[in-house]
Amino acid sequence: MTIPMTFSAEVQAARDAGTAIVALESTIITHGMPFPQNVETARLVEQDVRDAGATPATIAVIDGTLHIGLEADELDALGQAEHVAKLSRADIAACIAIGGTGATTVAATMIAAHLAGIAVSATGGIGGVHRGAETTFDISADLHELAQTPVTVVAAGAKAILELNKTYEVLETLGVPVIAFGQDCLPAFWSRTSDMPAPLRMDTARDIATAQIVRNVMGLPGGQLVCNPIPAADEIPAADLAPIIEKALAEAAAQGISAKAVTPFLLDRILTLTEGRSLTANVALVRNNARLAAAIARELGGIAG
Ligand code: PSU
Ligand code: MN
Repeated sequence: MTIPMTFSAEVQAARDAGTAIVALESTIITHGMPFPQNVETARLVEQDVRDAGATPATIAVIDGTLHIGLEADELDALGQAEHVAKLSRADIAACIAIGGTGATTVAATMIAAHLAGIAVSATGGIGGVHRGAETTFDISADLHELAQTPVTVVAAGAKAILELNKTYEVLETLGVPVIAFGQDCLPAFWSRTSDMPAPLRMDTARDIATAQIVRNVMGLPGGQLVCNPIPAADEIPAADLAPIIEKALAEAAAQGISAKAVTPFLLDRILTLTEGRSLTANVALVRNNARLAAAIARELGGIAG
């Protein structure tokens, strides 16, 4: 059998022309932001990729078919649908098998991108080691995906709701290159800086693209995590957020929120507790990541071609 997979018209055209494509996840649309800002943001992000000279491929499973790129009406429908599944490595094949509909996390987006021959993806923040993981064992499958699937993922770092130090320790153990773009410390999602020195620093899209190709040629599996700091105008200082994150975490614990529900719950509570400021910042950083991902995808095409 073959995997039921379909390409949007613009992605098909880019494939035919051999031009740069950037994969975009869809869990941020269904589980990361409220409607209608989710659809508005997804459109802005897609346009940012186009303006930077690449083609956006937002990924989702719709009625059992893997979509590489969504048409405008499909994006609208996904953004308003209720009870859409959140698909990671563990769920994506089952969803396709039963004809279901679901949004892809970073991990599932990487799997789909690789199947479609796309080497770069953009997101807001990757999943990671959750607070309390020493008892819950809640560690995102995104980390293992980065270790095994050759896609370079541009994010603003791991979200500050996570255990950042433990997240980066796991990535190091798994052999995932963590590259800060243009600065010496890791960014912390809503904030440009953190107290964590970056394991690697690169200043150009070309270096990042070359590093991915060298890994491939060396036979090293997996991708790279590029940590791109949020634009200065949109950042929220870590000190402002810390008490809000603590409150959201305490509420999650009190309500017994667990497993896949944790990340969406925390993002929603932080949105309310920051009176929307976290969402404005989230939109700005995703757009910024989309632009860098497009530049890396273009460089990859130049090097490979
Ligand atoms: N970043 C955001 N919003 C999100 C996510 C990331 O700004 O909604 C999603 C991504 O799809 C990521 C997922 O892969 O959260 C991680 O979920 P979990 O911790 O359950 O693996
Ligand atoms: Mn989890």
